[in-house]
Amino acid sequence: MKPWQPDQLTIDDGPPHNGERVVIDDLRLLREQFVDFMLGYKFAIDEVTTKIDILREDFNNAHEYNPIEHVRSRLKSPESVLEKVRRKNYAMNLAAIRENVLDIAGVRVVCSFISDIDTIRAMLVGQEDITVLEERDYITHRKPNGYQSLHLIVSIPVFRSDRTERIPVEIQIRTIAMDFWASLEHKIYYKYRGEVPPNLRSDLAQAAEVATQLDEKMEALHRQVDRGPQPKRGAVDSLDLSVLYNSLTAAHPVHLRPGDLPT
Ligand code: 0O2
Repeated sequence: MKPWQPDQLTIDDGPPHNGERVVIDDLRLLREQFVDFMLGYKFAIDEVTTKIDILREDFNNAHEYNPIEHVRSRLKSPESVLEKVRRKNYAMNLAAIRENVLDIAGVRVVCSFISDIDTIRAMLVGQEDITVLEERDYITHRKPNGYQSLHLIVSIPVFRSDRTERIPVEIQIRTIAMDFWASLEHKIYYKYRGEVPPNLRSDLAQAAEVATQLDEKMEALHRQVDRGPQPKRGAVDSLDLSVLYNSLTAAHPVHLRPGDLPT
């Protein structure tokens, strides 16, 4: 038997020909190769969520403000990856999946305000190991049903034990209001198996409009809040740390949290 190259790995060639039977060992190898393939996407999610956790903590430390409300991630199941390959008529092999199915790894970042979306986007795409492959702005160009979100397909390096892979990750960035709308719409869409009755569709479109108005109102309120002077980084290297040292080693030391350090 010829060894399989992962890139030409055939996942399903249809029914066996000439009464040939699929050998259990072959199936096991296919499974192992597929699990290994999917693991790269799981690691890519770990990389992106770590980046976002760092940004959240660092931004909060520097600005005393946290633009990230919560982060969720999902790895597409093997069934839905293969189902998408079938539906889109891609070749049933790993090379075609790698090239065409770019949403196997998904990370959703939910923020409070519309302006946070750009802030988060800029902090992510500015990182030198992140490459933007695609960007879909469903906020400027809302979907006809009302869906709003910023979608980035990025690729990031994942350092495996024997190789480095660049893996695509779909990052969705949206406000709480956009997320609230999308999760309800998702439930309704699945409940009606895609055939949402016209009255519900129109109510959803109206709700999307209300969500936008709320986002705009909240953004305006947010702008009115004076967050004081923004800290300056960069000019701190030459600061004399003796005062800090004395306070830490005094009889009654002042314990510092990260946000207390001089900025
Ligand atoms: P899930 O369960 O979130 O994973 P593609 O076929 O992926 O190349 P598509 O589907 O047009 O092209 O891509 P798009 O528009 O960027 O959407 C991908 C994801 O965005 C979806 O993933 C949803 O998560 C979300 N999304 C897009 N449109 C809508 C919408 O109208 N309503 C809601 N609630 N979510 C939407 P999945 O794989 O469909 O679902």
